Parts: sequence; structure tokens; C-alpha cells
Amino acid sequence: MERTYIMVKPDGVERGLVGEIVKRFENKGFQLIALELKTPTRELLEKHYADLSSKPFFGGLMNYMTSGPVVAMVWSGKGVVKSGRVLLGETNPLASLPGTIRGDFCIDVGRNLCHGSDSVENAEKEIALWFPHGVISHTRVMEKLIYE
Ligand code: DAT
Ligand code: MG
Repeated sequence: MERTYIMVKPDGVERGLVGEIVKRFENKGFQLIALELKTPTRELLEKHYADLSSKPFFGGLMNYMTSGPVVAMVWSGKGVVKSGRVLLGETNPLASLPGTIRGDFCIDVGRNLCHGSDSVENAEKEIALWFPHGVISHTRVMEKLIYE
């Protein structure tokens, strides 16, 4: 089954939006297979955001992302990478539609609450980076109520 890496950023944790964000993935029918509250090191974040290291906002992004604990999660399900990005909304919250997490709860791109992997390949890389000890393997009882 497809998997994606979803993270509640420090502003989302600080603002008490972890439950709200988890709820949206649960309501959709996706399965939570890993979750950890942790304060990431700059080294870990530099790997996670390696493709953005030359951007002018990279320093600000590192300061933001190391400002407090994050909630790191892995969600599993059919089409979860793309669908997860739809649940999150656009990178710029002001361009995000109401009904999406960023559209409903934030304003600035540098305080956009959450992260979601942008491809299946990157999802697997990010899962290996954030959960080097692996995730759970569990078949839900309700699986046939979600998938035909
Ligand atoms: P996304 O998080 O939607 O995958 P991204 O990978 O392009 O977006 O960028 C990662 C994060 O970097 C993004 O969530 C917030 C920050 N960021 C991106 N573009 C930015 C910009 N123009 N100014 C400030 N921060 C930005
Ligand atoms: Mg990205």
C-alpha cells in the first residue's frame, strides 16, 4: 500500500492543531502507521529539506522548523501521497481553498502548519529519514468498509 510522510510543524503543535490534522486523515480513511512527537535536529531538517538549501528562505525555514517539537507521521492508503497534498492545501496558505488544512488554519507560507511528501519516491525517502526503525504493520478490521 502507498505511504506518505506527514508532519505537523512547530506552529501546528504549538497552536494545538495536531488532533485536527490527524482527524482529517482519519476521517478520509487513511491508516496511521507511525507517529512521533520530537524536536528535530537541524541536521535532520537539512537532510529533509536538502532540495531547498539554495533558496533565500532556507535560513528562515530552518529557524521555524527547529523552533519547537513537530509531530512526524506516516499514513498509508490508496493514492495517499497525492490525496494527502490535497488535504493539506497549497504551499502558500492564501492560495489554499477553505476545506483544506492550510486554507482553514493559516496565512503565511513560512507558517503553513504541515508538511506532506510530494511524490511516492520522496515519501519513501522521508519515511526512512524520520522513522529509521520502521513503522507498524497492521491490517485493520474495517479495511473492507474503506476499499471495494
Ligand atoms: P510544500 O511544503 O508545499 O511541499 P515546498 O517543498 O516547496 O512546499 O517548500 C517547503 C517549505 O518551505 C514550505 O512548506 C514553506 C517553505 N517555503 C516554500 N516556499 C517558500 C517561500 N517562497 N517563502 C518562504 N517559505 C517558503
Ligand atoms: Mg515539499
